Amino acid sequence: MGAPGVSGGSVRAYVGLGANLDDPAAHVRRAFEDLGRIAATRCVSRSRLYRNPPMGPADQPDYVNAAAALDTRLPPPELLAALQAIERAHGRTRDGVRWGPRTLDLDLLLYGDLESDDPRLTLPHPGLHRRAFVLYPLLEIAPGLAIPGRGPLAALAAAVPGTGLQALAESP
Ligand code: A4P
Ligand code: MG
Repeated sequence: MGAPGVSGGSVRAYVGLGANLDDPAAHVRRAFEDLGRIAATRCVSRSRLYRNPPMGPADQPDYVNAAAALDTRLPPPELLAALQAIERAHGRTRDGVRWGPRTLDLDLLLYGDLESDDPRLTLPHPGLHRRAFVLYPLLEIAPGLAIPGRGPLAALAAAVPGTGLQALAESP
């Protein structure tokens, strides 16, 4: 018996990517590459990039959001630390403004079917089930996914309009 969601020693985890400063699409594309370089981790799929208006303070640029699937052997706190190291490498600073602008935000959306209410690492990510900019990119790469405690991803997405999301053309 392994930990929840483990198969063959690795766990399928999902990451939400978001950026709205300094050429956000470029930050998100580079972050996909960075995810593939995390120790003991493989990036197995990535969604398209979606431009969408900010949630929270409106006086900030549009966001670019996306999602990635990882197979990882890292335990959850180490995976979160690796995501935060990538945020820092992208020049992310925290100025205390809730939901304020950022060069790169990496949220751990799911780690297998683990559920945790620890404020340092809440799983599934607490905003996942109500944010179109998380649900639709995730649906693209994992249409059959069920969210622990919330139900089928497809049903969650159907309940939230995706009309504000504009898929960006693939970069050459
Ligand atoms: N933390 C707990 N659980 C998790 C998790 N599952 N993944 C803790 C990542 N971190 C988690 O995060 C604050 C603390 O949350 C961390 O220290 C970690 O231990 P943070 O990245 O420093 O803060 P934040 O991202 O500014 O705060 P928050 O409330 O997580 O913001 P969100 O929910 O990330 O929202 N509009 C659009 N259109 N698209 C966006 O992507 N993003 C935000 C930020 C606002 N508006 C947006 C978007
Ligand atoms: Mg965050």
